[in-house]
Amino acid sequence: MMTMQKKYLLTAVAAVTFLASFGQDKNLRLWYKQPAAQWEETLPLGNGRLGMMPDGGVQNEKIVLNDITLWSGSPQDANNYQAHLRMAEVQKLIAEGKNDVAQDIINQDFICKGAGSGNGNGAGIPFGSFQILANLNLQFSYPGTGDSTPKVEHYQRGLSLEHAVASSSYSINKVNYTKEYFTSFGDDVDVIRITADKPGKLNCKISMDRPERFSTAVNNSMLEISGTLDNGQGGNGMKYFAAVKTKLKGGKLHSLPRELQIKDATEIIIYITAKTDYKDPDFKENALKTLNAAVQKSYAVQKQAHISAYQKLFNRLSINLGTSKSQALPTNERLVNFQNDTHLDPALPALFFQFGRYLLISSIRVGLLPPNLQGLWANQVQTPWNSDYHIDLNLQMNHWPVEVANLSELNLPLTEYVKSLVPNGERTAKAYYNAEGWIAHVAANVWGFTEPGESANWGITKVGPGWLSNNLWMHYQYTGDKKYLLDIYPVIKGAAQFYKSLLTKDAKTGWLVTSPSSSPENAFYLPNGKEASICMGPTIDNQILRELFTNVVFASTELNKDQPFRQELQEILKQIPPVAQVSKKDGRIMEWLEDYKEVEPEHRHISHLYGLYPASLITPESTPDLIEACKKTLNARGDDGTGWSLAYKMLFWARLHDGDRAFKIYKDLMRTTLKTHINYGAGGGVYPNLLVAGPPFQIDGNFGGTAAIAEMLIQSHDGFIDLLPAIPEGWKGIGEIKGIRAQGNYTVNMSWKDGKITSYQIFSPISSYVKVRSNGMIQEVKTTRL
Ligand code: FUC
Repeated sequence: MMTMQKKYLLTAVAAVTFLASFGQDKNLRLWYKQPAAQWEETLPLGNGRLGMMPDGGVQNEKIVLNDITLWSGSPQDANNYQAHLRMAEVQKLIAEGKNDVAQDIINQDFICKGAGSGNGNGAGIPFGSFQILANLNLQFSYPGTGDSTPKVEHYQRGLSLEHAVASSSYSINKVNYTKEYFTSFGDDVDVIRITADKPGKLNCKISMDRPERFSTAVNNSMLEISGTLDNGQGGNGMKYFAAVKTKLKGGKLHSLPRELQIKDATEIIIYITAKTDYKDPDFKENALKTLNAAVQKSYAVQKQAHISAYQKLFNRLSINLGTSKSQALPTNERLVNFQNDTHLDPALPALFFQFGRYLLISSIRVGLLPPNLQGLWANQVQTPWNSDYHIDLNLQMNHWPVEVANLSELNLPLTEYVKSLVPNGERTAKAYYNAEGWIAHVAANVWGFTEPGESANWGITKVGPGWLSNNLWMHYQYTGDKKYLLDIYPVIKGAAQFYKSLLTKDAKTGWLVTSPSSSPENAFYLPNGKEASICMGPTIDNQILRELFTNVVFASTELNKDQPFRQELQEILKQIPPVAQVSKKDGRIMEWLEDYKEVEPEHRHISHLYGLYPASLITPESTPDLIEACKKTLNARGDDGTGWSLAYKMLFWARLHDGDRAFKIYKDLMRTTLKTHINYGAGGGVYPNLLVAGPPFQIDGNFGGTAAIAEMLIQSHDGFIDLLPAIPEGWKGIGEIKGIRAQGNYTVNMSWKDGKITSYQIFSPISSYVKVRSNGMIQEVKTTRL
């Protein structure tokens, strides 16, 4: 054992040089030879609170600004407190197979009061919508070009993932212009520096606007925008404020009534501050304080502080899957090449993976909100699905890469968010189901909306509390942090209490199952030919119950709490359905308790494989009998789908140890599109900026895809660390990853050649032994102390 360890150590050192020579740094860049023609081509910057997307325009540059807290709408009580009175009737109808009749009642009485999420158009109703903060407009004129379009040479635009800095550069009339943009992690402002390499060549007007509800003014050479959003209840909602100050080298600043005008400067630094009154009544003063402090600093110091703060997180992990000729190409061309010569560009998935980590760091700040459907980036006042917190999959997927990608603390805003849902969630549990504990249904927002959605066929899905508890549990699994376990215990216990209250006995099998419920967003045919979604005991509920109750039993033992409740859960665990039922008709995992025929066989949700991922109820080792059924299920659903659905399918195939199939789907995820319509079927892909297109832009596909790449390289959910469990052919040649995480608080470095691990090292806070599968062999391996 000792000799083996030594060998690993030696090769790990050698690997450092190997990494540098592979030029991973050069791979950490997105770049283009032209400005962005539409928002989906712009490059996202963010510091977990502020977002900024510059289009790199030469004459007119539009820079979309965001603040993660900016929501229209307001708190409301949309609970129907009478609903529970019909609970017994609904349960009875479902038990009798009259799901369609039960569904009619649910549509009438078990939905929220009012307009709910407005079918994804909630900007003007209480539910609200995450919104664009403002556009910053820069209008340049270039000396000697008159009114005509200047001849632009050597144009380049890029985003460095190594530094979290975007840039663009070009030459006009032999003057070289350079722009650098970052959302400062150090000073909490947006910073843009524009330079000309010849004196006095910068002329620019700066203005701000947004599609509605704003006013602008210039005060003391500072451009301001402010307004109040619609609270959706006939009154004023959230207030926001943003301001711009400039610092010049050379030239002159003129204040116009609604814009700043700069003439003949050599360098312009633009600072942008923004705040909303979300949990901050002094938002305007605080925004100005931040701005004034930032303006005092030198650009070089500021940029360095930004980079250092960012790199503290980003540099925890490096990945190299090999190099390629395509690597030298602009990102949009590289994406096109990838569809033709996939095996030639293993560096693209590595870039996509690191871009996912970059996006996590950029859209999550400890102490603030978790990333919404678009992270923190939006260019509209009515964003798709209100850019809300969908908790029948999307919010959960947003957090799947966080632990494995060594960004563990970025899970904490989700924990706080889930806690914030509990008070209204308890009211909703009582109102609709006379249940203990808490429930939040499908669409949630920053205002504590936990009520069912506005339609039965999707709105009463029950997976939220249990599925979110899985995310919280993962943070514990990866860190072993007992204080955190104590902190989340009331939340996961409340979730278990809710499901416990909802159980009824299925007369046919004697199993305890949830009722009424549904399998996320899917529908089936009843024997009478009618369509329904409402059912009892959908497979995902059964799997969630099994996982959640087991975890709560574990936690209550570990924390020495609630012994009677623990025993109740243990008793229930003996009476719930098995992990999955396999259809006698077609050998697939059944999505429902009954072997119904689904309305849409290729439906994007694959909820009945929850046990395969993110849960670990189904694994090749522990449930070999279910593996074939999982494969049949996925084959029947088909490989195509919306962006997030592609990512989820990659994850499933990775868990089934089929790296080539996962990679095939990854290739589809990398199809470039510029489409923005709302898609529910096949055809997901990426925009040229590598943000995932459902379409429209939805960040869950980025985060799901990032998690999937990790899952192809390492797994640790089944009692041992599995190295390269699902590596596709094209990545086998030579590769290395350092700083990836495994459950049990381990950090892993590994290198491989021709698909075989050549060296690895496992780090842990205290040296211990851990089971590792490497090159097909499971061994107990001594860890290295961190
Ligand atoms: C659910 C998904 C859709 C989309 C939306 C935000 O409705 O089924 O595909 O992701 O959430």
